[in-house]
Amino acid sequence: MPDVRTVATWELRAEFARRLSSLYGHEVPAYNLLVEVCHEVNAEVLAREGAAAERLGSIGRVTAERHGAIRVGSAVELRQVARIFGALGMFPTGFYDLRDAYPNPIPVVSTAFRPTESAELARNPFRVFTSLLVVDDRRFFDASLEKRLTSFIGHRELFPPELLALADRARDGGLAGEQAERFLDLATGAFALSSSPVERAWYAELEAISAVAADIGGITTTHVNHLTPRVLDIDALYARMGARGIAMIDEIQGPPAWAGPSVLLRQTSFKALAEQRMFREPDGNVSPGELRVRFGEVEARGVALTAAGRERYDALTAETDRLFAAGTGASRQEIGAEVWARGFPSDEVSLARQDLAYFAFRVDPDRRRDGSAPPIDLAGLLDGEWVFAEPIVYEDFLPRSAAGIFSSNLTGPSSLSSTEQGQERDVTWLAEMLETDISAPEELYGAERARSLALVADRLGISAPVG
Ligand code: OOG
Ligand code: NI
Repeated sequence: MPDVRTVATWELRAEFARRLSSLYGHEVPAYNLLVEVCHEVNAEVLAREGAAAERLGSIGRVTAERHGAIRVGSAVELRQVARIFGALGMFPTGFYDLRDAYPNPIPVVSTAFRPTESAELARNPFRVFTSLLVVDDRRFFDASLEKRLTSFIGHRELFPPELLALADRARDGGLAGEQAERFLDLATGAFALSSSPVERAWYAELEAISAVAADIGGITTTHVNHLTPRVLDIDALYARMGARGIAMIDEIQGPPAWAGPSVLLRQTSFKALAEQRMFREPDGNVSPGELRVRFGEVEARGVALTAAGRERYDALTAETDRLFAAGTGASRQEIGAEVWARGFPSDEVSLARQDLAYFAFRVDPDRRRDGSAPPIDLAGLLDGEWVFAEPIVYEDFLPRSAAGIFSSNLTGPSSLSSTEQGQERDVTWLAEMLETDISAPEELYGAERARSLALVADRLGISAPVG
């Protein structure tokens, strides 16, 4: 009998992630090697550390976990992306402005489409970092180029109407059987590398300003830029990829390797590989050539930081930069490890007590009841071991690391006018373009913590809210 059951949103999302992974592995074989080495390293960490290895997510979640990156050129295209990802239970979260990225400004603002509820993240956390070209930023594009870019982008169709209609239907009533299949086929196909020829002169004109601008506005299609698996020991992964002959970028972005808890996000990548593409010359001749835009990134995730924790992170990063620039001969990672050992709590409970990171608190069911009343403050509950703290995983991105990943993979720096002003862009503007709200990551983490505290209060019969 044909399967006519409505496919759950998370199943569509998980299947989309699997199909994209198989597509990307087909297109960029080095990605398959990266995934293979991730599996090797994850199995070793699991064997070595047991349950501790799953503290930041079950091995099932981590093994399936991917993030992709895509880039679009207009609000119309961005809204179409939102319809497709909305059908997969992925919603815009966070705002990133990469135009002031150092050393390479990138003419985009970005958000990430991802599941926002913890149960959905646990089922499948697939997320896509999505960038929108800022065509009217005069530091990059003069009035003539803006006009031509807008027109070029306005005339292309990235997503077939049938795909968008199926996406809307998925959100309205769900998709079953063949329709679900068709939706997944079309959605995956929309992000495949196109074989249609690239107009050489147009692409080159944009590339002279920014390779990312050319990748977005220089072609009539879109594609996954990278697809990133999650690894439990990124330092081991980095070393092993190098040993397997893959050229990695110079360093791991984000916090250093250090003895304390994993926080936020650490990322690295192998350099963009030459891919064969067809080019149309100004005389109409079509011939093969190559482009280097797609790369292979990998990430390790840690606990999400509160605003205070994030300030501490920024201060430690600035201190690491300062000492590294002073040139003592030590590597950035070595300096970072020392700076962190001096300036950051070395265990989770201290992070929780100092409110530097987000945790979900659970009542310890085994705590021996000695007749005493539980304290009503969080520190007391933690000290008395009434509750334990489970780290809330950081599900988002880091603008500085994103800039580092972008720029390690660019062939040349962006050329930027220093006399022009950039357009103001913020999360409100992007939400207006999207015609939908953009979730603030801190609010999602904060709400999860608050829910856990309400449950603790309830279970312990504490009337006053804790925390
Ligand atoms: C996105 C770069 C940012 C990350 O993981 O920080 C990113 C892009 O290259 O389009 O994916
Ligand atoms: Ni990425």
